[in-house]
Amino acid sequence: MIIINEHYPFKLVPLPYSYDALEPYIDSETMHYHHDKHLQAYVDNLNKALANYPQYHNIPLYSLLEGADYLPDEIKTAIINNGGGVFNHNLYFYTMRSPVQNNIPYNEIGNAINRDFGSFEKFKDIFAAKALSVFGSGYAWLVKDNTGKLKIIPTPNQNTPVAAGQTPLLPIDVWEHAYYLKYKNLRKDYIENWFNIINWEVVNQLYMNF
Ligand code: MN3
Repeated sequence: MIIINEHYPFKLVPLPYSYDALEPYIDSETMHYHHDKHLQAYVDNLNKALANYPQYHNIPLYSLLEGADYLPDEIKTAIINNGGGVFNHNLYFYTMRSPVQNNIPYNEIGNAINRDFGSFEKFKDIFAAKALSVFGSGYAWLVKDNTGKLKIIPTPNQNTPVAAGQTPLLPIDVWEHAYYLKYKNLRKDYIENWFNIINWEVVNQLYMNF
């Protein structure tokens, strides 16, 4: 999957749908800014940080972030922030799709959610509360830990679950740029609506293969 295995030089990965595909829940203008401006900036700054470090040019971003503690001090922060920015946004964009009615998880991921959270409704409640409680900028994630159990965790800024040894399956971006044009301060409404546009097919692929 390109969003996981890409390496230097990084490119702006196109959205897997049109800019207005997530309407009415995420508007086209937000998607243009978020993808074309914000993500582009992370891509450019990540390439800039790595330009003079050819020893990292063939290493997948996933591995760079996993081993971020071992990067040279001069580029460590830039890789964590901009590499995380690229990785997190690509996952965020790829795990959404056009709205569908009654958008509930199925297949293996559906079973695992029921197993580890009791029901999809409970999962939703916990995920929404966690996303709402992220202080400042960051993400809430569905992750798989090293025992295969599902968990919901927050990450600040552009930190990734990868760096903490967790397998990322599904992020929600709760930086204000993700929702402020349409929702203003109403992060809660953005989170509620986002459940209608989760691409459970992709989340299941990540759960099975990642
Ligand atoms: Mn963002």
